[in-house]
Amino acid sequence: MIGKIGRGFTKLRDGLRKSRDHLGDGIRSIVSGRSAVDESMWEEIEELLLRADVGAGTAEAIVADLRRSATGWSRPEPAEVMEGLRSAIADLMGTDDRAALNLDPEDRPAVVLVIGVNGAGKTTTIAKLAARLSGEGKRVVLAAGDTYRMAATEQLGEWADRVGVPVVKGKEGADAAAVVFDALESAIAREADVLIVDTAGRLHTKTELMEELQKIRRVLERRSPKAPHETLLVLDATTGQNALTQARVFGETLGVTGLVLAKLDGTAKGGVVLAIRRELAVPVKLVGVGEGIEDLEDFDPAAFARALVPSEESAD
Ligand SMILES: Nc1nc2c(ncn2[C@@H]2O[C@H](COP(=O)(O)OP(=O)(O)O)[C@@H](O)[C@H]2O)c(=O)[nH]1
Ligand SMILES: [Mg+2]
Repeated sequence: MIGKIGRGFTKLRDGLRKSRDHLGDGIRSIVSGRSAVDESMWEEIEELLLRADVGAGTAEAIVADLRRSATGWSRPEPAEVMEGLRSAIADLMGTDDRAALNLDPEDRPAVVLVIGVNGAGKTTTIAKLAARLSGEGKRVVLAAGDTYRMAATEQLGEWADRVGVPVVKGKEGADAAAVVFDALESAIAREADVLIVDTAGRLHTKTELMEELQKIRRVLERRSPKAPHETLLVLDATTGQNALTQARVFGETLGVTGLVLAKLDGTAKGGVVLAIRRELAVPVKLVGVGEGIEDLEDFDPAAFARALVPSEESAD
């Protein structure tokens, strides 16, 4: 079984265990012992989905879908409800292909700008991505664009050493855009394939942060017209609906091209992916499922739907 579905899927399943248990236990306790399908059952299921942070509109849509499949049920069985939930969620996630990172090999280097609030998981995601790309034989350079805290530069430096990729750093309090510019020059000189840019998640004020990030974008664009090729917004999945709010704020000002949902392994709120998918135009491209260097996965909507809802056949 494991061989057939692949290692990546197993990791996603493991990562989503808390979310899956939350839904599985919830459905069982709502449905078991109920002699008929009634209004209160639907209300309880909707509440369960809300606690999984799928968002109000999404919870309603899922329950509406589930109600349609319930027309043939004589009395509700947990297995039937779970199967209905699975297919409702699968429908919502869609079956379109994974949204791949746009790392145009013609463009050396392709620039990946990584943004998000403090603690979201930016630096860790960058390390994971750098490890993956350099494992594929790509030349990677990192830019320590979080100059607000010296510890941030040091943390990126440690990861860079571990992964074995060069990092361009500035001094504490240095102009972040200037550091990023130097990093781009260095990446061009080294004929690197990819430059990944770390950034601050907090400055004195939010306005200052947005201005700094916009300045970084301008500096990149001036030196390399198609840069940044990707602007990835990292969101902390454990913050649930808050992540959605952040996505709107950053998305409006910074031209986000993809989302990274980090810390999916640490939360029962994995349902937030559904809300994000339904409410935002930007695709989730990567998910973080642990603190290790290999714990980064391409986001596959269909696999996600399968991993989020328990199936009565799989004994976990
Ligand atoms: N469990 C788990 N922890 C993560 C994941 N990604 C990041 N973290 C942890 O979240 C914390 C903040 O991450 P960091 O990359 O420093 O966030 P940044 O401030 O956005 O750069 C660190 O303790 C990371 O180990 C993930 O996918 N899963
Ligand atoms: Mg950081």
